[in-house]
Amino acid sequence: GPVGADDGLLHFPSGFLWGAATAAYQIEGAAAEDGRTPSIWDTYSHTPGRVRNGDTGDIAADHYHRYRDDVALMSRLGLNSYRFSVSWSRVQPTGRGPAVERGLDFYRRLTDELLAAGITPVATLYHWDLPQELEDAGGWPARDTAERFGEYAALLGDALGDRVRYWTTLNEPWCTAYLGYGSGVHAPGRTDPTDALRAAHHLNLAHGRAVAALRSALPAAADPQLSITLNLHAVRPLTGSDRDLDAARRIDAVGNRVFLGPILDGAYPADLRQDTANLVDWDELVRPGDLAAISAPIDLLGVNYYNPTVVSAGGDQGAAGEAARNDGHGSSDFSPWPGSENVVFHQPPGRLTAMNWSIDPSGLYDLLTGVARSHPDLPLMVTENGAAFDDYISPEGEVRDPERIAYVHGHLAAIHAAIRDGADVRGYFLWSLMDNFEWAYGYGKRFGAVYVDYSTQRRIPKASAHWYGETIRRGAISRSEP
Ligand code: GBH
Repeated sequence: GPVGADDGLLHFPSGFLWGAATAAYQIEGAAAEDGRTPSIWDTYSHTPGRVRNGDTGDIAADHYHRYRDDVALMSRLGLNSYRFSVSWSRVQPTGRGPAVERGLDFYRRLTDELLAAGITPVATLYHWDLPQELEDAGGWPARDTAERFGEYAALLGDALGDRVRYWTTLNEPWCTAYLGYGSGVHAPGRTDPTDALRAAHHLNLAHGRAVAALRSALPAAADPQLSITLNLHAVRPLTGSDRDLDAARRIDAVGNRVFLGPILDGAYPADLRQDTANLVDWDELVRPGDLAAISAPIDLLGVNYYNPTVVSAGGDQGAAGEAARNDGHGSSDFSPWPGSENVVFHQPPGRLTAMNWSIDPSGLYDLLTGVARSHPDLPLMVTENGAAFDDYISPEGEVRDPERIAYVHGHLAAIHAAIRDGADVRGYFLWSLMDNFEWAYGYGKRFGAVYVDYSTQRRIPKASAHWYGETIRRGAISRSEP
């Protein structure tokens, strides 16, 4: 097949989705327009001390007003797909009740524009921006939020089902549960390990409710492709000692299998339940019927990957602080690993990105081939991968980002190898289309293939954007680093 063609290039399967990803709060701006009300990220970013430099998503990349130009740019670059998220409080401001048509209209216009340009839309229902009213009612630790999410999914399926075939329920529930309710470096900034685990279960349940809602709202003839996106951790023990191996097992349980278990296999892992028994009563938390709902079949699994996770067993004291400080999301005295605070995270040697994240594509290979081995019939999609570097505009007006080209090339090579070794990977979405609001880091970290000058909102494709466009046109990468 094309994957093995012998012209010195590594070819990807035909029909492969080549895209870029964004998220509503990170690019849209227009925070108070057309009926949109605050989400937890509006509240959080407007709370002094939470986001670097006091940055907020009020304006962001002004995509709400510039979506037409942005789609034209995607089309010039040659993307054949685009992953975006819907702002819940834009389409259902209180998180309950009827939709706001003006809010839905934005996503109708956006998807119409994409389809007219021949770009396949991939819609994510939730990329971390819970309507503030639902947080005030308890947020994700409250079971009702999952029920509200099911209704929101039904409403979106009705509104966009004639245009959108690819759907992702949640983006990275790990971040929502553990950064939002555990370490508190993400909105809503709560720090309680029990809440974090309750949130994880209710996010799983929300996913299950959304899959059911979408299945009944979407025309089966259009062959909808339903998925969830997880930030799976490629966990490596620092040494082969029993204690380090056990630390890796625990992090794999609370980081990966807490989602993969119920969603793909209909059960929470026994070791996870045991590790966290002092924090939650799983028999009370998981009600009859929940696991059947959560494990409703999906068509694809989305995997986001940035860097590997190297762990060792910690001492008895002070390890929680150490883990939290090293987690790469901003500082907190609280751990984002409920029940496994006593694990130390290590920076592997080698080059780092501007986030201080290490660069190691083999983690992506291991994750893709690992899921392919345990779930051979489940198609996969890399729904995010990319890197921040200290990009700047040269005197000639160009943004040269060879490190980003090398990063993306290396990870595409890892995906190619995973496909060769049996993983059914259907697409790749670069994070991100353009520079944007990088959560707790504000606008200081640039992940885009396209540079955004925030004072003028001018978009300047970086060298990596041109390289990525050529890669898409060829459907292949070189064997060695460009
Ligand atoms: C994604 O999350 C988000 O979906 C996206 O919105 C965001 O802009 C993008 O990534 C870039 O941050 O402990 O130092 O090894 C990424 C979530 C979770 C990334 C854990 C790296 C480990 C860092 N991540 N993480 S470290």
